[in-house]
Amino acid sequence: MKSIAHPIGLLVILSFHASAFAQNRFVPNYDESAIPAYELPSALVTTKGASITDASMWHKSRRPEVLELFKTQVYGRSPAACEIQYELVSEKRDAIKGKAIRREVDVRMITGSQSTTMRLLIYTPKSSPSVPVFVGLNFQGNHTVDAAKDISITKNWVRNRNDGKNNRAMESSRGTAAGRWQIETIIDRGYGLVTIYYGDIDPDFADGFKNGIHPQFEQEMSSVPEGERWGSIAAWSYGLSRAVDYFEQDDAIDASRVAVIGHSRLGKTSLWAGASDPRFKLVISNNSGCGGAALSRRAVGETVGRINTSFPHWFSDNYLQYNENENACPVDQHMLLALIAPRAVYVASATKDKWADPKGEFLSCVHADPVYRLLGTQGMGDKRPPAEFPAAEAPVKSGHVGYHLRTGKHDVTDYDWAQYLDFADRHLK
Ligand code: GTR
Repeated sequence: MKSIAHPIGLLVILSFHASAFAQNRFVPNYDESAIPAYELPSALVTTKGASITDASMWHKSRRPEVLELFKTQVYGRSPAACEIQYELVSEKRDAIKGKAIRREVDVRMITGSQSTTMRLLIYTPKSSPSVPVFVGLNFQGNHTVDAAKDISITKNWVRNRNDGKNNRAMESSRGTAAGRWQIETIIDRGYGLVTIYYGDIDPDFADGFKNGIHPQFEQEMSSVPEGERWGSIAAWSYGLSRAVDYFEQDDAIDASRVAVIGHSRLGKTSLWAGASDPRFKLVISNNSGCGGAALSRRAVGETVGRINTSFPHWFSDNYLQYNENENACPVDQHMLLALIAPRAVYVASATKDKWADPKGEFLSCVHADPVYRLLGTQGMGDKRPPAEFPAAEAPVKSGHVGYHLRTGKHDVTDYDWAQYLDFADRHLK
């Protein structure tokens, strides 16, 4: 006998599935009037309730406490610096219309018999020795930042985008990200540029940390509580710090004048690198959003719950506690910027990048300002922080905390670089 599905039963099943689906579907909030009530933890009050009223109290008690909270609750605890070895892989003395020396240097990060190698692509102006540099990770491989035919192509895993197939980088993607790097302008302004493919340090997918740099520290990490172990953002930041270890041995680079820059997830990474390693003298967050510069408690656009679901490998497992529960977190992202103080920090947003919550990124700067002022800088500028969210193309960049909103989408453009270079001229030169 043939069985025939009962039409009413089918309807019930279908509607059950539809409502379950609706429950699971994430609907971002973009409405300012629907932001949940929240109170930001104060950067200047300790966990025990003591007020921080001078710079030495900040450095001795509050800063270490906040740093520890970001390690244990947000990004995870990274291992201590490991040994590095390096090797020059290629050198071109007439790159960028003859204005720059371009080198590829392999930096091997070593623990015992295990190691991970990242390849640094380095541009320095021909004319001046020992220059300040911008260092930043790239998304699709070093060969995508410059169309030159002789830059090596990574053999490591890459994301499948327009320019990658089967998770392998392709010849046809040479130069596809060049617009984001403005190499000639950077060189003309007297800076060097160093970029590293982020997948050299840790491939960007959840696999229980079997690949990339994580496994070589397995033994060291076994004594760290599971919830506090480092995620991928911490691993990428760790690679950036090892790049600075290398700069300290490279005569063409002034390791005391390094700016770290990153876009999106790599902007979250540049902020954590800058917060955890004081050798970065300028820290730039381009459209970093949730888990980066944006205040988590606003829950506008991407939220903690959403990011931990889509990218379970980026943060520590402890961070999961704050899914749809941001108010319980002892820190918010303005305190990440405060960890960088009194070194310079610049946060940039884009009008169409609502997912990253531009206003939340601005408000982080506003709430980091008191720490910058306590440490004797001008914070967001001569005027007290502008309570008003600035208009597009009206950068706030006269103090130690810079901010701009640019017209357009989630990206890094020549407008963004023009602001960063002006800001760097004031803080690195
Ligand atoms: C998105 C993610 C953002 C941002 C972005 C990127 O999918 O939700 O947090 O990091 O990716 O890095 O491109």
